[in-house]
Amino acid sequence: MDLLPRPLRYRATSGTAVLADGMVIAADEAAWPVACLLASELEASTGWRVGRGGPDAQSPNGIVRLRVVGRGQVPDFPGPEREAYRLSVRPGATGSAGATGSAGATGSPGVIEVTAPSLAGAFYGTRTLRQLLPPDLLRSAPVNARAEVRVQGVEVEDRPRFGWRGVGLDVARHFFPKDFLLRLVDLASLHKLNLLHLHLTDDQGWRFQVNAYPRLTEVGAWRRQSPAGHHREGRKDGTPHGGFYTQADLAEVVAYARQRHMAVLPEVDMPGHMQAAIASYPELGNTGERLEVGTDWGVSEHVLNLGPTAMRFCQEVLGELMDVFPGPYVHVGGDECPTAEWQSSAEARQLCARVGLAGPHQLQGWFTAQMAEVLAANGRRLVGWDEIFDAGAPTGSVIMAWERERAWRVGTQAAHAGHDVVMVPEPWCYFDWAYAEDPREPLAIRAGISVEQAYGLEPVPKDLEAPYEQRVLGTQGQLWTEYVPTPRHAEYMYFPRLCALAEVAWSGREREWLSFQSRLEAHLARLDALGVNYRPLAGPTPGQARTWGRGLHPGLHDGPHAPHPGWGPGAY
Ligand code: TNX
Repeated sequence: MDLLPRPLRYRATSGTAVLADGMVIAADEAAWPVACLLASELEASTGWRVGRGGPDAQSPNGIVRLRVVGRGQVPDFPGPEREAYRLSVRPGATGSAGATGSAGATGSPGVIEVTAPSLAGAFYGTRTLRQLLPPDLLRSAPVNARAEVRVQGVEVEDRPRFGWRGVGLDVARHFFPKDFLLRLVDLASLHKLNLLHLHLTDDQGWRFQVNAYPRLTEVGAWRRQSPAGHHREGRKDGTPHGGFYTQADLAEVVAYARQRHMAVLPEVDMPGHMQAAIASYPELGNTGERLEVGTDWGVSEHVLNLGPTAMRFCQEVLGELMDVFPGPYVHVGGDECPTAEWQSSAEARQLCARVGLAGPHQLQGWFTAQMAEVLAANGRRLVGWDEIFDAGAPTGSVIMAWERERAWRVGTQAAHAGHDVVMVPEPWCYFDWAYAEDPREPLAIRAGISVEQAYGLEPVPKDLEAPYEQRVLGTQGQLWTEYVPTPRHAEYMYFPRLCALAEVAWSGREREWLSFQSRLEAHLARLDALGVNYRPLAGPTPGQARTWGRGLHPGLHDGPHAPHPGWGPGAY
């Protein structure tokens, strides 16, 4: 049956149900939005007329019945139980199975039924159903004239392991057009991921239109050039790059994602990774120096000053961000913030004295607390990278544990300290790393995370005692885009590693690589139908492979990562 991610339980039954031209999706009012979505998807891919009917509708041409048994609503971050569903494909009366042509001739097409406690669950039932249909039916238009489709009988009972199943995209290092965000929502939600994390700002580009600060996108969205090859080569491409999303663009992405039961988590990275903002408004910096939007990768020394103007700026930016992104969480970054500029700034030292800090090294913690207050006043929770934990994270904030030397320790300690954590340890979740230490692989920041390695992630830290496990909200696949300039390249880096991550996040703790691998092979036909530029399991195609920089692969100079204590044979 090759379902991916693997459902909690399923059992193939005998016989088939039939769907044909004129089929009907029967739904109660609570399930109506999912019914309409499925109907339009099936209409596009089959060319059939697909009716929408009330809960008791019948059709001789096949029925998909959707039932929301709890209160139907669209929560922003649905929890696991809420996302559960049952899917049952039951054949019609004996005699119908042998019929040819329209199922209508037999009068007994069987029934496909999805039952769920929420609309989100009903949606996931329909994602599973789409995987039970021929891969062709994932296309945007019919390529085979089909009189009918037979669906193998099955009983599926399913719910996710984790409530936070994310895909992260850095749209700051390279700008990705809005269309790609919508496509990513389609692809990710087919894999039952429920969160799109957008890294909207960084040293090299500001992508979020802010009405109160128009220069952020007039100036900050554009850089003069980018590194050519690996940044350690020191070459530049001499080519301007940039782009930004209007608030309407992002509102559209949020609404589109919501229809597919994905929340969008916006990130404005502060107080480091702020050079594009400082280039737009020099008064936000520490030195008064006129900076340009970053043209190199790495960690910029230029960070936000934390005086009243800058603090008002942050507050107003977050205010506009919250208007566009209605979800309960807002990510304020907090990673990689060098303190050198604060150390040599008289104003930063005065600020420390005024608010009672021992020195500029405590400013990051103070800043994060201020941001948490702004968010809390609007009923939102702060999410930050794991550096905010070591700086003393505000109560109630969510820690995203990423850094390879730190992630497992911080994940464990943060859970002990009462924080919710999302585990995104680099050597499993950083899909900007090459698939392998292989010169055929396209240039990447470093090597290497194979699909099997990504599949081997166990998000709950080994040392975390059972009572704290619920603090681990989940995990996500991260795509940083220093070396990922196009949507096609992004697809290559995501797929099929994101398929593995989806199973880690959705399916139970027990994992079987061989089972996954064989389901993945079948699943690739679905990705083919969707036109995804995935990396074949055997390695890149000639069109995907590249040899960079005088026969060397500069991205691989760091070598493979050392095995981490959190991972090893038997970890899954
Ligand atoms: C670290 S993850 C970063 C990013 C880079 C990434 C490259 C994180 C919080 N900071 O700024 O893009 O590594 O892998």
